[in-house]
Amino acid sequence: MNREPRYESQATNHEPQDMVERTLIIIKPDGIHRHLAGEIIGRFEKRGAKIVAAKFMQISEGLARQLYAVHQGKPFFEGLVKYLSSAPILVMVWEAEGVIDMARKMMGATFGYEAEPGTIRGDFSSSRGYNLIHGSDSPKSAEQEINLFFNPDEIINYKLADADWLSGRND
Ligand code: RTP
Ligand code: MG
Repeated sequence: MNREPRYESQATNHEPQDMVERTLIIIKPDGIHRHLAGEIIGRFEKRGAKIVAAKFMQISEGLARQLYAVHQGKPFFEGLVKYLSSAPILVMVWEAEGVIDMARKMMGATFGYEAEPGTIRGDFSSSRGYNLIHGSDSPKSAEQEINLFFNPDEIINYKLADADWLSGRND
């Protein structure tokens, strides 16, 4: 029996395979401080999504403003910028078919106290603004948000060992 470990590199390029969708997911400061990063990542892993990039960072107010530019001028905007830039966050890119909508469903409604049980916010947040996780809400915002945090060569293309069991031949 061949027991040699398989060391060969799999990374070939930095484009999504077969046009599979990508989304930007951020574990917000409350998620890190409340020790929920593993729980949240575990849910994405178990769902079968693939992590292709990650950075643990504390962002500037300027970058938070860019991320949430669509909300500029709203009453909660300044508080949101302070919240996001006040402590470390974990910024990730996840890849799967339909992952943008799938992640939004996994996250639950914006306000924790309105989110359905079974969702990330519905299980762990009872707050309005401190809702643990950010996820891109459309293909256009996913592309913009991913570009805000990652260079193309920081996104790693590889095949999961169980990829053939995550999507059937008839999908
Ligand atoms: P996100 O962008 O973070 O994934 O959240 P979302 O789409 O569910 O909600 P969105 O409307 O885009 O709001 C962005 C974030 O701003 C904070 N927020 N606070 N106090 C308030 O009324 C209020 N409204 C929104 C939340 O942290 C929300 O996730
Ligand atoms: Mg949003």
